[in-house]
Amino acid sequence: MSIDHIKEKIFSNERLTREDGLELFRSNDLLALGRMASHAAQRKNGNKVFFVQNMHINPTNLCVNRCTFCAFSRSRGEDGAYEMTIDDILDRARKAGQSVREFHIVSGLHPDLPFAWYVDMLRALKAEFPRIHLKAFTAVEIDYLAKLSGLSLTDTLVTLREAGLGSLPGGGAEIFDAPTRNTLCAEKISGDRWLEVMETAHTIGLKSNATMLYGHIETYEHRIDHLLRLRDLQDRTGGFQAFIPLSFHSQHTEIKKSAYTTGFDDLKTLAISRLILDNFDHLKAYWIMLGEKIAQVSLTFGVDDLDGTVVEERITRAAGGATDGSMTREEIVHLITQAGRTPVERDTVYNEVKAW
Ligand code: V47
Repeated sequence: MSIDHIKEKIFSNERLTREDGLELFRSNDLLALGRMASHAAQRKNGNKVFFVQNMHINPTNLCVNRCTFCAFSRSRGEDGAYEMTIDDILDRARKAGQSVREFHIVSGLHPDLPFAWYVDMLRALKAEFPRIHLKAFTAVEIDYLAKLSGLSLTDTLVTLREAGLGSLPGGGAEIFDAPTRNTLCAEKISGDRWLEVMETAHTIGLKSNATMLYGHIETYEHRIDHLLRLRDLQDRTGGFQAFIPLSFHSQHTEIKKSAYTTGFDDLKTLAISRLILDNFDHLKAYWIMLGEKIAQVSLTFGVDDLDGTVVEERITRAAGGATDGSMTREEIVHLITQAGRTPVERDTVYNEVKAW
């Protein structure tokens, strides 16, 4: 089926519908998709491709939930379970070089630490690293912390912000469709609640990202509906910075899949996300999950952001991620310039730090 009529919409800057999105998923004209998505991306960011020098810190894998797609979580006493003290976290943070600008901090839902521990952790990091942005706690963790604190969502977020929280990462969105979400992660907050947490964060001026986990048991309809719900919220708040599709890794999870997502599906999903999410400024290829080569090729499929240097991420690694978990700034710049694009080092909120 031809997608020419959708091409016309893109070139005249017209919003795509649910049906358009589905048609794009059913099409195999990958190069046409790439041209459309590149056009949409260039309109927003020109030739620039952003990245940040960051470090991931995952303070614990103890988690009260058991999501079937997750290979990271453990119960206390289980093989591989770990938890870091605030001193351990500070030690790890000290390994970040002078040029790291962001700590990306996410964990499991720890069974018994009090709310004050999280506030103390942020304060301790901020006291020692005042110039490093703390992008911490997915919407799932924020909901959990609100329950622990007994405060409203707004007051929980305000307290965390006062302690040093700078913005929220986009994890935990998985797929919003309720029956699918129930099969994947019955104990996790609903899609509605995830969106409510983000709306509350945006309302008090905290920026966030958004993700979608794809390539497990969901359908194309679920993917498009997920994107449309994000687009609706963004119309109201404008608080999302980047969208990051996360390709499912099945190793050591309860979801049996013989293969990972394909390169074709990864590129299609990125390009279609760029086209549907016309009100998101940035589309990020998370190279840790996609591999460096597909992440680089995705720069001609609507992507304008390669995340960052990362350093020792554990969630993808636990599920069979193939990269070694860290790239230097020079390696990222090389990937971008080899694709004919302009590398721009940024901070978490997209202030430009250095352009090549
Ligand atoms: O919340 C868990 C997902 C997320 C698996 O905001 C899995 O800048 C694939 O959210 N296979 C964590 N995915 C990663 C994340 C993220 C990454 C990079 C940048 C940003 C950002 C956010 O990874 C989890 C969950 O949705 N996940 N298990 C798995 N087996």
